[in-house]
Amino acid sequence: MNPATAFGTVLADELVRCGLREAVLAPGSRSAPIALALHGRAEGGDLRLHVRIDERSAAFLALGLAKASRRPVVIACTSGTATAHLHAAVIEADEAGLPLIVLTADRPPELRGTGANQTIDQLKLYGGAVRWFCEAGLPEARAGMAAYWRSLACRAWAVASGEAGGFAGPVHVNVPLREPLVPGPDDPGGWPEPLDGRPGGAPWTTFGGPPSAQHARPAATAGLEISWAERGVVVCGDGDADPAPLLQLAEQAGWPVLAEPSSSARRGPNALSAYPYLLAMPAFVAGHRPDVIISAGRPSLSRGQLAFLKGAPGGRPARHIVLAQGPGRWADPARSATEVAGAIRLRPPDRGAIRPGGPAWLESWRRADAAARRAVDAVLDETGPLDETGPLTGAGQLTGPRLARDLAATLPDGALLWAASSLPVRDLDQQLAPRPGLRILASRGASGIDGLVSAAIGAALAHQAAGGGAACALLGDLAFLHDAPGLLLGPDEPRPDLCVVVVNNDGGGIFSTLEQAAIRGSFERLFGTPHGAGLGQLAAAAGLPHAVLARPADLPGQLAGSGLRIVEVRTDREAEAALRARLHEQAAAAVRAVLAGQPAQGRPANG
Ligand SMILES: Cc1ncc(C[n+]2csc(CCOP(=O)(O)OP(=O)(O)O)c2C)c(N)n1
Ligand SMILES: [Mg+2]
Repeated sequence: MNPATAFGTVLADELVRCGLREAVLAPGSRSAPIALALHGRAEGGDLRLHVRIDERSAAFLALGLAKASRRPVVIACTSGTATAHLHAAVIEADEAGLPLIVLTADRPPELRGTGANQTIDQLKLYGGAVRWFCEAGLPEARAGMAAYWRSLACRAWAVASGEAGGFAGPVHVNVPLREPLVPGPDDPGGWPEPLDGRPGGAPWTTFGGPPSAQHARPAATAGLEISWAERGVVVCGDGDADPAPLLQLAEQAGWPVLAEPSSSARRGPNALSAYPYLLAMPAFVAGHRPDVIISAGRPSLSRGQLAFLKGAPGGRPARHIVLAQGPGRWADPARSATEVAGAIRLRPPDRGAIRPGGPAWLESWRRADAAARRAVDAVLDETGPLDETGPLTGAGQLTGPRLARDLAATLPDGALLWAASSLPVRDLDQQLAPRPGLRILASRGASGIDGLVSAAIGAALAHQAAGGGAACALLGDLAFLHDAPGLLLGPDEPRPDLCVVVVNNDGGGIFSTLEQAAIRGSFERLFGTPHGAGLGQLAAAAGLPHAVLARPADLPGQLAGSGLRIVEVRTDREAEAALRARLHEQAAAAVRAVLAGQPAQGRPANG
């Protein structure tokens, strides 16, 4: 066996022993030993291999697989600029704590810095975005290599997964390989020592316990016991942690849960549906100042949410306890944290302190939430003559906000919904009724609009490999176009059942809701960025079915299909910006009416 082949074979074997089940590859010559070894293991049924032409799409596919499966995924590519295309996904994986094992093939040292073909400086290419960088030694046919390669694979696995005790995330192994890169007739027959791994298929090195094991937790993120306070609020940002303990605490304490769609916490009796409308209302917030806020995950979705965490000047909550995302990682975007904890327990309140059946504090949030929900739903449900002629949002036609609401309500239990950055995830935040049974994922680590087709495909593939049901992605048109290469799947590639629903407003609709909208003259070119692209033609080029959806009533039929397919909903940026403003106005009017009938609930502003 030649050294490069031996390396690839042993590395793949050891990663399979660690638990590798999915690997993604982009084509190239230098990476051939890794490609052939992964393919061999895939043929043997040990893992699933996915191949993509575009490294950026490949890396985001791996990210989606890792996110939905919650286990490390290998992404491998050749040397040169190919490696740079992985960077965006590596950054998202870093921010979101997703376990990627990045294997970049490289030229051997003698070819570096010489102008040799496809040779760049790949050392520490991803900077601080990886948990661990390793320049592997050049494979050599001598004793000791098996232990080296196997222990290296285990270290990569353990650091990426968090099994080594840290926060999960990407690792980068740069792999110099010298020719021959494929097995050949001149290869030496033997090897100086057996290349076998541990007996019984065990990994070379195992690590003591799961990632968040109590004993591995640093003092700064140890568990915290807090005593009951009447006015508490739980804020859940993006994150995939088990929400059950926090939801239970909120129920015990009688606190509302303000949960972003991708927090997995918008469920249970205390979760609110229309809270973004409440947090956008100064009058409501002023009357509902909490004594304590507990936040989890990565809050970042709306200005109202951040302002609420920060607290009004003079009305800052006495405590803001941040539940750490993992060892050494916590989100405190408003710089308002008073404590960071790895777990929070509620000290049982004095008998009778909680009034069962609805303490005033929780009831006040719920009443306002229900009023806002009713008012918003009434606007979304307005019916009227359907304008069949164009993309304008005539009454009775699907709008982005209504689509988000109806989509989340229509998907069956066990479904997965991938929510794109920009308006899709915000529409869900404003319209999503609390429900269990729907898994919502989003790239909120760095909130890019890149790689989202591929990430959604990866998530759907992993979701369905684990026995999960339907999958759907809700994307804006720019996000969809940004990852058009993600639609290109070769004939041998695993395909998910995934309905990609694209809200096509011919540009970046979010900018029409921001200050930039007031810029006259250059707004369209600089921010709106209309493109006029034909999504149907793009789908056809990728060999995928495409349909245009206009009527809300047709949504269930479109979702019922199978395979990878595109459903386009045409909307108008300007008209929808006006609609969104109207939703806020109607919600605020309804909440004001509720507030007028009850006393203020919060701490006084100087409290
Ligand atoms: C990779 C990347 N580039 C640019 C941005 C900035 N950005 C945020 S939202 C947005 C517009 C997205 O448009 P679209 O996907 O059509 O969604 P819409 O705003 O219309 O809902 C852009 C360009 C980003 N978040 N990520
Ligand atoms: Mg758009």
